Amino acid sequence: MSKVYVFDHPLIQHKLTYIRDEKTGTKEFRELVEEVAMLMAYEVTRDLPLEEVSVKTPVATATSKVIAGKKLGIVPILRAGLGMVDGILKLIPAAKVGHIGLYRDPETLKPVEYYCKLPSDVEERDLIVTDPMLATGGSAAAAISFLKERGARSIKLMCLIASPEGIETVQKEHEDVDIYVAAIDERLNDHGYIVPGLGDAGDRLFGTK
Ligand code: U5P
Repeated sequence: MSKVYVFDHPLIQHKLTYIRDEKTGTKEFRELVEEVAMLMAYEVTRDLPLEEVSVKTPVATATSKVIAGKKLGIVPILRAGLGMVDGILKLIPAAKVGHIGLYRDPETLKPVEYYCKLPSDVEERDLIVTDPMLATGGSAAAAISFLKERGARSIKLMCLIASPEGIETVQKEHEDVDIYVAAIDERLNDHGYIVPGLGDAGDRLFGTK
């Protein structure tokens, strides 16, 4: 069974409150999502392996550490996942960014991939898949399946808010994928929105409503 990490850091919780607030406008919403994604990236990368190197300081030679050649990739689920990319890139500027787009077939209700562009060496990279909202979990579970079909072997899922149902779906389908969230909310409503949640993350990020 994969692990679920809920970030209780005061800065993350404080910013999440303003992200939830319906009075928060597009500009501030976008900035806050970016900031929280950056803070979460700090924790998500905690287990990166280090190696020792020598570095000459102005005083002497120090034995110090650098990240041991790990290749990272960020894969936002279009479109709301885009809002988390720049924050993560601030901490990991060398990460490559792939994109995956899904829509739900109105008849079968199954997620269909309409866009996918990934780093060519996807099988060598540790991937962080982003979507601010893990609601039914259908999109994230399908996106992760599509990534695995293309050879991805190491995947983490980073969301701002999850529903218990969404977590269960991803854990059931992908027991190797750990999930990182800032909050787990009560439930889904009949329209598939997380309650209390923050509304439609894509619309709030891009001002389309
Ligand atoms: N979504 C929201 N807000 C919600 C619930 C879902 O913006 O309260 C968005 C997610 O960001 C996701 C899509 O991209 O709807 C479908 O989520 P899911 O039901 O497949 O988990």
